Amino acid sequence: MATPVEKWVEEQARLFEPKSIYWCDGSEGEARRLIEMGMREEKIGAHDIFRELNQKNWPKSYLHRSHPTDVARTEKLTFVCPSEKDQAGPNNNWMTPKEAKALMTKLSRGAMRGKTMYVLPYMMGHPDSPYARACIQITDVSYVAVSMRVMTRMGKHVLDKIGSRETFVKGIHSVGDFDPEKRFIMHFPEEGLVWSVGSGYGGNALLGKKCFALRIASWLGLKQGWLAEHMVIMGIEDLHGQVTYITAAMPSACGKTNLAMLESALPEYKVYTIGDDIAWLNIGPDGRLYAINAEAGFFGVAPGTSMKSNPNMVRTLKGSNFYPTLFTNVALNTDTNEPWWEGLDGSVPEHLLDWQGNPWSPSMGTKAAQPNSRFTVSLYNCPTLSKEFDNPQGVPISAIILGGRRSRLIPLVTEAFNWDHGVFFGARMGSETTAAAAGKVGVLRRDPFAMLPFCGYNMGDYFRHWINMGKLISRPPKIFSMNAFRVDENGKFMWPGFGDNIRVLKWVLDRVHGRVGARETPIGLVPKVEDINSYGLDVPADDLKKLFEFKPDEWGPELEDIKKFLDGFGRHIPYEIRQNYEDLASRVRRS
Ligand code: GTP
Ligand code: SPV
Ligand code: MN
Repeated sequence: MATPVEKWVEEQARLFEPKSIYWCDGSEGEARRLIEMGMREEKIGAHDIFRELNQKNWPKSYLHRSHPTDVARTEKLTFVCPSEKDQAGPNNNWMTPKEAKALMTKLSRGAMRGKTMYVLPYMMGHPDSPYARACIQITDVSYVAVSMRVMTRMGKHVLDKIGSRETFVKGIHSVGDFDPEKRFIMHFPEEGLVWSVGSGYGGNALLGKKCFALRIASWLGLKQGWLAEHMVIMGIEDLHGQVTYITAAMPSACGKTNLAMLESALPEYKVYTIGDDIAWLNIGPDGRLYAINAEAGFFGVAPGTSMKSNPNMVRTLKGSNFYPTLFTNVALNTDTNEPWWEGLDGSVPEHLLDWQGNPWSPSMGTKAAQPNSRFTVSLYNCPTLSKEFDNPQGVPISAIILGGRRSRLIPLVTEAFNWDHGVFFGARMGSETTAAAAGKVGVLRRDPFAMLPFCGYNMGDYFRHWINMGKLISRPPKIFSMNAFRVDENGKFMWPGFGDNIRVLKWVLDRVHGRVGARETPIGLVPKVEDINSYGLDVPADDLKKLFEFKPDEWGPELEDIKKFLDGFGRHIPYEIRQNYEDLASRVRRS
């Protein structure tokens, strides 16, 4: 008798009409076969799906070039479709589930004619974790199948785990003909279903990632008492040999991957990586907050990655690897057959093809690598991987950092007075937009908890859920805000960032363990300058002071913008958030 998974797959095949169905087993040989096929048989426009790169310098690495319009998440075409509009909130595009399904059915009918439909059984989280989820995705492109094998725990064992249950998470994906007019990413949280057509790009196509592990999972978390967050998970070993675990939320392309594996500028401190993008936070048996990484790979921003900025990622990418490593939309050095991007070490190679395969030179004034070009690489390849990575229970969290990209106003680090005040930090977060999503870059937008594009329900209710979680956790983590992106009058970053961010983390740990005091300002607690370890730091003392400065007159427009944003959620905004807003406004007025 057919299992529920088999029945569901047959149903999809009737709609998409593929030439064949291929059930992935997640094995090494299979990955190799898929890549071979992608190098020879499948194409996107004029490009093969994969091209083998220099295997000596970049073991198991392959180049993928996307359709030229398909380079980032498309938030405008992303919908969350619960029965009621109010459940989706002003933070989401919404349609009735019926309307959305009719549209997607139309776009999907016959969309896989002449193609193979790949069936991908995968876990988000470790299979032995009580917090993990079993999922099935179908797709019609080998690039997505191979990417999912790197990014998740994929294999036959997932089918055994699902067995005769009907409750697996469902992902339907087809690249269609890449027509941006026919591109939609639809979420049906009540059914645990994601349906995406028209894009092969990461966040639009690897449906376990943002679509399930954040949008649908955040909905589940609201119902079941946990949190799905856009966060790094890391351990930091201090000079006493004690490892403290923290999480950090930052919007897309605002420094999570770099923070998660930073090479410490302070010799006595060391960072251990658990995750760089998605954390699932549950209250553990002892009442503390525990984090697991839902993923098993990095889908990271290539430009800016170098031995200087992020040596551990270069080591991850160049290491000999069990899993393949994919480079998407980077440039190609044709002399050496190596990937290249802006910010990589060394001089600009003489003979380069840009991300679309056209001859390129610096004089053209364009970027050789697409600004959102990315690598897909296994976490198991990371030299700083924490020994707790596969721990099914996760790690206990002592601090939560909420970061963003703000060229002015927001201090390098601020500690919240208490949990509710910290949730208000999250609610009032803003960040300047990046190339990770289609649209204008560098525009300030409110992005609470870095979850604006990823919260699968009304964000006002999300703030309520955070406030409530604080009451249920036995020792709630301390909450901090962080901003490594402040610039001076000349537009130069005032803080070196990267490995020097350990100095911020050290202060966070010192606060968590009660080792230092702090200076109270109207917006929260900031470090006394002398408590920031400046051993070997190349920042003028004056600038360091400025990084913690609070200027009341600059906060007027900020407060107005925060109020306008929060008012958009109407009665959904919890009382505690309103109260914290009023308290902040009056402290600013009095200062
Ligand atoms: P997503 O994968 O989109 O979620 O991004 P992310 O938050 O992981 O960002 P990532 O670490 O990939 O950094 C994005 C860009 O910001 C890269 O070009 C980095 O080089 C740059 N960056 C990261 N950390 C810092 C920092 O501390 N200071 C400065 N100035 N730039 C940074
Ligand atoms: C992000 O945009 O936050 C990413 C890349 O991490 S994606 O998987 O496309 O969402
Ligand atoms: Mn991300």
